[in-house]
Amino acid sequence: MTPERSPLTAPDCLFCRLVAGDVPATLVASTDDAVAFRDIDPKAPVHVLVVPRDHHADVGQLAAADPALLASVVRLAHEVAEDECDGAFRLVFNTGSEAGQSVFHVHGHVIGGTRLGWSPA
Ligand code: IU
Repeated sequence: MTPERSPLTAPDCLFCRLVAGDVPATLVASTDDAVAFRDIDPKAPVHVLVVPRDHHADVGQLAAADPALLASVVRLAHEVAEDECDGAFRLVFNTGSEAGQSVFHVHGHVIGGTRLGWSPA
């Protein structure tokens, strides 16, 4: 689906450019306000990123600015997980460079397709 209005963007943001179609990506699903695409460096058999079309730097900023949009992102992540890993998945929002965030356009990692261990640190 394409958005009903132009998304809010930030200059030089990789995922804003990807949402606009200016950076290649393997799309999995999309809605008016969010896009899901395969991670280029997958860490599990299913590794999909879900991003809002609007630019927000991280999940906390998105929650404060537009909680309905955060809900849309989580709904799309759940739909992808239902399709690709029977609904058993991890949804990770790395927040801050110390926690591994490298792209400062909020994105949820949908990780699954295998039995997941629990040792994030
Ligand atoms: P992080 O949580 O900010 O570290 O996640 C960024 C992810 O974006 C990381 O897993 C990269 O492999 C992924 N990625 C991508 O899917 N496509 C790209 O063009 C680039 C990074 I650059």
